[in-house]
Amino acid sequence: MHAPAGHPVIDPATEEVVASVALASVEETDDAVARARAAFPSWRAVAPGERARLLRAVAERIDACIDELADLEVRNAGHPRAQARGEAANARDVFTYYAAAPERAAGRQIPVPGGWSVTFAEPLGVVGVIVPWNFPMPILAWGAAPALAAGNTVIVKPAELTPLTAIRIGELAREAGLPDGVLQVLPGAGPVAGERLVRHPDVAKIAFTGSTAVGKRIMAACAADVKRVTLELGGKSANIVFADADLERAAATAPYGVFDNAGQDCCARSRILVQRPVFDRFMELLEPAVKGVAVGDPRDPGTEMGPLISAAHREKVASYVPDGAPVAFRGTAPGGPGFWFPPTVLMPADAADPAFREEIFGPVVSVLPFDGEDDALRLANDTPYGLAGSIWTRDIGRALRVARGVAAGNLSVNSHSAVRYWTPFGGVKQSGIGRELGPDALEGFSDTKTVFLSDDT
Ligand code: TXE
Repeated sequence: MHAPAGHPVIDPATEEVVASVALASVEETDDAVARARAAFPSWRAVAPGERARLLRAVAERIDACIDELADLEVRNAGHPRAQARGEAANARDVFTYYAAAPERAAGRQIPVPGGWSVTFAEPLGVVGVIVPWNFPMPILAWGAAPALAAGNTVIVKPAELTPLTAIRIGELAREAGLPDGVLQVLPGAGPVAGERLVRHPDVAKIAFTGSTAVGKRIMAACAADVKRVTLELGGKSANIVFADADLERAAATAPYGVFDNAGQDCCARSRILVQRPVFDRFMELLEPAVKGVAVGDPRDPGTEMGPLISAAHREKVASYVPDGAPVAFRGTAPGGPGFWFPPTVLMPADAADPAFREEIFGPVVSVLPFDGEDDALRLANDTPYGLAGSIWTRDIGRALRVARGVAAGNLSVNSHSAVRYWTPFGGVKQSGIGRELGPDALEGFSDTKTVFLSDDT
């Protein structure tokens, strides 16, 4: 790790400074864009097989350093070790998956009179990937790998709080043989380096993951130049439990659905809706599951939930649980240094409670009863967000009806997992625009060109 002196990076489990990283100025951002622009013509011309080989080499370097990357993320983001290792593995798999894309790219030949119409995808140019602090390695890869595969050059701006694994992956990409300027990692402040990337006339596209407020601002700024933009923003996803569900399993897995990554997950199922006849029974089953979540030192192999990312973020999360809040029950959290917050279950009196409406991005879940399918859908959709959700029922017809009815990009039935690198991921409503992962992500990093060749040529 060769991070120059500058902005302190804090271990959220100990509050110790683990590194110091220089934040890019506007001028340094402009330099990075100039390098990326200069690298673009030769990168787009690299033969598909060679581009594939280079992306596979990046994946291999990540794989060779998977434990080092996991250890860095444990220290920088406070993620439990096994989770951090899974995140590094995800970044590797995403690079491997998109390495196959250049060799499989195909255009179309659509019949037209008087000649030939040939349609194919072209790269956009320089792409800015703006990454948040909650899943630094996966989200870097979700943006950079398909963008590179499609022939773009990429500048990744990691979050101020979590730049370390991004810096290391940038080094690994160079070691893998990616030419100069093709993939740059530019640590910087959002309002400085981030804002400059968004407004720079030579940046063709921004792929942003972060808050809805900043996403709106970025989309408005991109509109000035009709710059391409994809947004993956917040969520307030519902976990809907019907009376006919396997209640034991629904309750046992509900903590994983919301407290994973200490709730700092845009897909967190932070509203649990339970059909009224089984509400009390569900709460009885949920209580031991929540109290059993192992919260503590992310280096301990038994730990399931680590600290929150920062003191400021813990304050924000705590503001949703003021004195007198309708706490049903809570898990435990260590005292002492570290930004700890216990898993917390609220039973608000109604859906107007801010804890039920706003993205908390912490280990706080609200539980509310509902009366029937229509009521469940009304509550689930009563939010500006639309990212994810879960449906628990043994009735396949109901599962399909409700899956159709919930306005969200990713839903799971009798499960909380819907994110896989080879299937599309993204939100509707104010949760975002565009799709990451799977074949769809490539479309977001290219434009279609149609060329007509006259028979008289
Ligand atoms: O996000 P920001 P923050 C939500 C979550 C969280 C809240 C605030 O609710 O509590 O957002 O988190 C860069 N131009 N999510 O403040 O500010 C910034 O440097 C260009 C949900 O950390 O949106 C960082 O790299 N870039 C979310 C990235 O944007 C700018 C994940 C995200 O930071 C910028 C994170 C600007 N003007 C937070 N301002 C999810 N979808 O999972 C900031 N940035």
